[in-house]
Amino acid sequence: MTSTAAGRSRPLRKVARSTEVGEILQIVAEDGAVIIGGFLSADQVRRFNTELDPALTGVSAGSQHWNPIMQEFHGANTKRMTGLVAQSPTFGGEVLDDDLLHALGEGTFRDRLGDWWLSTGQVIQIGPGNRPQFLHRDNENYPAFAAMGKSAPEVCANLLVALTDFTEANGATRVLPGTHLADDFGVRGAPGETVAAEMNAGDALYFSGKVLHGGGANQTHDQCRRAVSIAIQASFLTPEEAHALLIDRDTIRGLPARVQKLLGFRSQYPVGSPGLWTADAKEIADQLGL
Ligand SMILES: O=C(O)CCC(=O)C(=O)O
Ligand SMILES: [Fe+2]
Repeated sequence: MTSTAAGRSRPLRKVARSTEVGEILQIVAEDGAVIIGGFLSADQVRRFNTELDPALTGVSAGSQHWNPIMQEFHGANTKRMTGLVAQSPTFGGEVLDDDLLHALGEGTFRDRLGDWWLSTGQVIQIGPGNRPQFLHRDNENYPAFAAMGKSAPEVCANLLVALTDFTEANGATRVLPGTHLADDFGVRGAPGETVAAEMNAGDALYFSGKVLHGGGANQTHDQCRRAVSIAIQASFLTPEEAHALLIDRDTIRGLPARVQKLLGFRSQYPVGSPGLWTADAKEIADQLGL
């Protein structure tokens, strides 16, 4: 145990998927993160991976971003792939429709902020030799909230599902538990203070947008660590992926209504708002004939 800006670092707690959602969220409130064992079944992991493989083969490792800081963030030997609904019926029809994902989103955002949606559904495959990603907080995507430090509302969270086993050696996500409550968000923490989110394929790490974390170094010569990052957020914030401009109508028509809403094919109702993302001040799904 070492001292950190938030006090003492501590191990990550792990719960079973059947755990009551209030209990799961209580751990996130205390630690900033939790591992959910068996979030996806072995059969779901197998089908999801099989559906992803062809497209992922065609993705090059490394970043296309113009900014060198983002190139480092994305990882020189990391493959990232978005647009997953088009690639994987399992992702659109099962993972995004998962009752526990919805319970986590409702429990995280509903009372204080209202509707929530998908920022990005992103495969992150860290290949051999990839350096550790620098520690960061995901709410830095929205600097106005990051600047509020620990008192910021929880505007975003991430359900990062392991699609291969995650080990310390192959790049398991590093987390600095407790740093969602740090007094000074300017202190980034040292890599040595972090803990590795070691998981079996199908387990998931659910974490606060305010907790310090980053992809781990892949120190193996021959293993790829694959995850799907399901980043969710209050729907008054612009998502990373422009799903509603990218997913075709035939594909979206085949998905459940609550998945359509996560992807921006329904109007959005933040707490206190008369409604956003509308057509003629009315429900966008009606206009679209969904
Ligand atoms: O790949 C990981 O383990 C974490 C990735 C991450 O935190 C991010 O890209 O924001
Ligand atoms: Fe992150």
